[in-house]
Amino acid sequence: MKFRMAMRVVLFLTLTGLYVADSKVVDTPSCPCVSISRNLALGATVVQSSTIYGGEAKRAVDGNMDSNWYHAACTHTGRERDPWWRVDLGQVYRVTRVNILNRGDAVTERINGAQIRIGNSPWNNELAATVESIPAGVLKTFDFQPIKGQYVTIVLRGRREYLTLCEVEVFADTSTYTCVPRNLALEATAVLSSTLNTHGAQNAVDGNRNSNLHHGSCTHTHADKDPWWRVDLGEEYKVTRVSITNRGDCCAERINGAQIRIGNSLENNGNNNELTVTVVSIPAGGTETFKFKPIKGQYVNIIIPGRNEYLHLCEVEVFAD
Ligand SMILES: [Ca+2]
Ligand SMILES: [Ca+2]
Repeated sequence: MKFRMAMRVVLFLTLTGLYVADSKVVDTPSCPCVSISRNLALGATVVQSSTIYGGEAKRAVDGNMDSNWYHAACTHTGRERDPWWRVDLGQVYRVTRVNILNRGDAVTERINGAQIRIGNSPWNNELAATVESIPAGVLKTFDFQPIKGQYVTIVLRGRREYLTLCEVEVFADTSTYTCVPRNLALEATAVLSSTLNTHGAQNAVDGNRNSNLHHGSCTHTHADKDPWWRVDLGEEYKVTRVSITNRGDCCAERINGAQIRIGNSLENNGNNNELTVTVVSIPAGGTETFKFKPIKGQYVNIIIPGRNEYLHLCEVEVFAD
């Protein structure tokens, strides 16, 4: 229920253009990764001026984007003069962005006039931005020039009010970015020796590891002699790692003996490229990762040689890290 609500919020934000993804793709063969700016507030130490109805300060950094107060993911102070909430980032950062998720079910206007203050002391820090208003259930982004600080405070000054925050996210400059490996196969073009019904080649690169064939995310060939599957990475990479998710609802042994082959040739449909790994077995529904020395190639093939077999691949992930 909470998840569905959160997804609806994200969908709404996407449609209205209010959602800003905090990641960018660095897409070169030497750095096949995604650079992600980490939310520094997530799970950090927090405190607020007072707490009522169980609306603890930590609910604003729990990663739960549900904006309905009754779903226990928003904070709540008492009604008081200058209510405040503060997160301790643990060290000084050059903070450039704060996102605030406002309550969605009622009393949306209580957030109006809230100040975002940042600095090295818990009190009286630099004013980074003032919230005019935030629509119900919306995650609003406040961007500003970098402000050095360990503490981010949100305070309602000048009136008696309740302060409720459903989520607060804090981002700093690029020094906090981390590079995580990118799955080069994701949504790349894939082909299969033959396809039974709708269980086509792209099901192995759809980003979904669901291993039940009947859920529509696995491949299924006919009982071909030497059945094979191939993905085109679009350009040559030095591939170091391939993960295979096996079918889980039956027939786990069909994958036994499959070969992973990598290279730039399409001779014999790419099945003559360098043999990298032979799969002994993979548990039903399991994901097995095969690591090896870098092998250059644009194509990654998976072939079961020497017998008539059905080839099931519920997901194939390829990395060059
Ligand atoms: Ca929350
Ligand atoms: Ca899949």
